[in-house]
Amino acid sequence: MRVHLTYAGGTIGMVDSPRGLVPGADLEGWLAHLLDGTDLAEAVTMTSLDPLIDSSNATPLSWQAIAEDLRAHAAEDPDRAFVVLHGTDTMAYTSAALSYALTDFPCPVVITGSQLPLGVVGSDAAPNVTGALRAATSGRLNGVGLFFGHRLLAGNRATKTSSWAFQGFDSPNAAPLAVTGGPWQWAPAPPRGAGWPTPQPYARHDVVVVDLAPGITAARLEALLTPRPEAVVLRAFGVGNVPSQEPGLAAVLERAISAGTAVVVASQCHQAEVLLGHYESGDAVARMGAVGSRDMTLEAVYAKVQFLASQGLTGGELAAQMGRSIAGELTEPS
Ligand code: ASN
Repeated sequence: MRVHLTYAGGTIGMVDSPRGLVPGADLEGWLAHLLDGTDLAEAVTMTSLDPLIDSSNATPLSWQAIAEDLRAHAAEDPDRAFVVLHGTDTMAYTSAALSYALTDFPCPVVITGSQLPLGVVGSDAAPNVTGALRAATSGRLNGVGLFFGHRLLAGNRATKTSSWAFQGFDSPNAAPLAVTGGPWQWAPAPPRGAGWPTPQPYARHDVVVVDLAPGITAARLEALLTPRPEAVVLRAFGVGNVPSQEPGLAAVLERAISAGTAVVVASQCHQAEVLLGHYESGDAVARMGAVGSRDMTLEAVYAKVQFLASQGLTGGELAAQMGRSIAGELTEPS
């Protein structure tokens, strides 16, 4: 099977400079060397996106550029598998974003990167790239996966958990799709979601993520939501609890919803299932029209809001789609 690699940037291909790490390694040469003598030696093609970026610079337009590169190369040969090389910092946002935009895509896609550049002895670049290639060509993956630290995770269930560990990603609410070994151990394929035929391209929408902390005032929240964003992802406590005794706080959210802002309540917990009706402090915001993020990661929630806004949805219509699985990003009630 042929594999196309889309190289978007990240530490994996960086080299030292007086200003810190910057893209500049000979990734194509390194890859040819890595695959020399293997079954994939002649099977891999590669494009480098321009510009190569540190993924902390990614925007929804970067997600779109990757999706377009994948679609262009699948149009040439729909029998291909795809690997995306990406920085780790926002890799989980990109993998979630790709999962929504590519539900109609006929080929498997695996995204990976590394904590250390490919030119450093002991780097995790080689095991991550070979693992991603193995996963992409396995014939067992549907949709978008994220391979890192010997595990294949669902791209829209993953989150970066460490700035340094070689196992730097976790999938807190879903089991890994596969774990490497001889042979690899594969879990049963998870549900795929309802899909989204003919998606409109990603555009940049005004979506803000707000973290609550004990003592937040209504005035501060009002300031954070002025002017009104198209949507707010409110990272609340536990199962989605928002302070109910802070004067005026809930009213700020109510005014934002009335003005057409979609309010999505997420949790600050690494592992969570947001249930807005569980406590009085979450119920009040649900009655106003806020929706909970269920067991989605922050990355999956943020990318989904950007995706739905890019499909032309706003306010209550956008909020109403959040609880529906597009690409397997949440656990639907049984
Ligand atoms: N800052 C880098 C990036 O996300 C981090 C990495 O790739 N390990 O592009």
